[in-house]
Amino acid sequence: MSETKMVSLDEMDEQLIQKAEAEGVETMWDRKKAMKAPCGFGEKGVCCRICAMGPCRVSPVEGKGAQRGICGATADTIVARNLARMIAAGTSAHSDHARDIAHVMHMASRDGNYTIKDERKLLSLAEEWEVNTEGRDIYDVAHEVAEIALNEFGKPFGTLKFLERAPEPRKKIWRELDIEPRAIDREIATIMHSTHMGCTSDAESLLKIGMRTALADGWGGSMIGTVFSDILFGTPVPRETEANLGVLEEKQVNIILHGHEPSLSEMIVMAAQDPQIIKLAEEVGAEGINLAGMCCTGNEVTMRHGVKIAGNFFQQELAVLTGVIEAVIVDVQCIFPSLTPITDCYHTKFITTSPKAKITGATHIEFNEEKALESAKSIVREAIENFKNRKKEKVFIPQTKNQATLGYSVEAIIKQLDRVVNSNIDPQGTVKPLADVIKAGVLRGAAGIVGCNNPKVKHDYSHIEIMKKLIANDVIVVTTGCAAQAAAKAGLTSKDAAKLAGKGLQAVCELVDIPPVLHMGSCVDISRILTLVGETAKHMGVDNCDLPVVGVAPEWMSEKAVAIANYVIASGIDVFLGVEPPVMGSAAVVDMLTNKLEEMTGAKFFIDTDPHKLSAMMLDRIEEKRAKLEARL
Ligand code: SF4
Ligand code: WCC
Ligand code: FE2
Repeated sequence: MSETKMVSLDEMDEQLIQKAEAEGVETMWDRKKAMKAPCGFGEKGVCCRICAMGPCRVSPVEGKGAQRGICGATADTIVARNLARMIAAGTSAHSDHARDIAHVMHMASRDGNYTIKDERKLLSLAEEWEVNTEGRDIYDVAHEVAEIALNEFGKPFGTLKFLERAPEPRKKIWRELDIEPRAIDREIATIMHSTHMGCTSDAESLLKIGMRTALADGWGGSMIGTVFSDILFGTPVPRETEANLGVLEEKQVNIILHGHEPSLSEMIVMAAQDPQIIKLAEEVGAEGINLAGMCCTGNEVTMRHGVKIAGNFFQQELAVLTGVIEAVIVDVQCIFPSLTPITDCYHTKFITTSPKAKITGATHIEFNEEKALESAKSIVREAIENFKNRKKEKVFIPQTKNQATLGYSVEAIIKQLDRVVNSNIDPQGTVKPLADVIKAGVLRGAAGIVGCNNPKVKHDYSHIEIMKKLIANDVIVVTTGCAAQAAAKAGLTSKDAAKLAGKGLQAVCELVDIPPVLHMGSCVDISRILTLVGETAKHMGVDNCDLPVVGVAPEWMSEKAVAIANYVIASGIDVFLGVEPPVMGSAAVVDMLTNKLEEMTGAKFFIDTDPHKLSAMMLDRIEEKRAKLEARL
């Protein structure tokens, strides 16, 4: 297949797609082809189906065709309303995940399945939230802290507690714009109300409540998700692993862990280490149990246990095509319903576990947190028993994988930075070394590259092109989600990749012993990036928007990504999108996003589907911010 025709950056993925064709199995690329041209109105965001007088599709061109819906809503209103609803949906996904983790902490006990792994983090959060810890059992403290977190979702008064963590000038901007989120659920409900037929029609107001809700994700749900997962399952430290479909093992029981919440996957990891379960695998003729992760569940378990990464979002079907997967175990988010028909073509069991994500045709084994380990064991047993059904003639494991070093929580990064601190002069445990190399220009800046895969882009191509370009120009990259998995597969999260970096970044990588692209975890762990940027800004006595830092979503697709983009902007960090958002039908909204937002938040959107142009824009913007910062400091 010629390079230009390839739908994936990865040769081996192409071979699997050909295998699918040969075996008559349908994949997402067949469905993409069958979809033909997308609806132009939907693509531009000018279709409204909020009430039953419609659907109304108004013209994206001013002065031509229908200019208003039946109620009188303009393209500006419809576009902004649709965008706000995407933010609400994205925020609900991250935050509902966080709520479950907080519930798990509320049920944690010394002799139960869920215990406290990072007491220090719990105690410092207790102090931050003014919970008494003196002479108390750590589990009592955990339960009280969990209860406070659970109240963050619906408290009647006040604003979110984690907002306090932001730099002072940022908090002032939020206050003045009136976008400090109150309770998380309340912000989501407010958007659903304000975008109901006959409520807000003013586009700017919709963007503002959109940002407020998005902030309830970044500094609310996502941050709770990260912090509470660290307390329960351990704060990640650097570790080695491997990534890509080549991690699958022909002679072992292969289980794909796909979805998002670590409360399930942590238990599966424990179950797969149980001697009796391992014995069972040997009894069916397997040499062991091979867990391999996908999407954010993959990120959670690789960050904390080094579980190998099978791949990212677009490899969920491809993994099944290898013919060696005994079970795909999923919980919530980013799961293709097509896993039912595709697993039907092989021996693979498709097991759903969450009442929030039941999928037609899948085997549903509900995960019960009260009996977490038992539930996990019965799920793993299902996979083991399926080993005998594997069809040898259908087996093909692509022999590609790369080494990855990952596990870079903020704490882990600071620990690496301590290597260059002269403790006679400076205290350890701060971001000072990072601030220093940025100020000195050894690093020109930093980029957070995050998000999904999207068939509008060759699989992983934009992620990798942009990452390579940035590191070659001495911009350090931090990454999460499927972007992080793309980096790991391409070898960019290995320390060896420092050779692709510019001289400054190369020197930093050597001195502090890190790769040029730092895998910081799952999508909710973008809150780690917010924390790192915020701490650096505080250290330098500036706001986030003064730093030469950019946020990038080269291949985004989900509503969660829309929420993320908006909280990143509201946090003062520019966002570069490689896929057009459905807003192009309103010139006014586009102008607000790519221009006027800067006056309000100090950050704005840049949109270009060409990754090379997009990275050039990032480098320009980084230099622009540097020049302003240098003049100030
Ligand atoms: Fe049409 Fe207005 Fe109803 Fe939307 S809310 S479907 S624009 S009448
Ligand atoms: Ni987060 Fe995007 Fe992956 Fe899903 S797992 S596909 S939202 S980046
Ligand atoms: Fe995710």
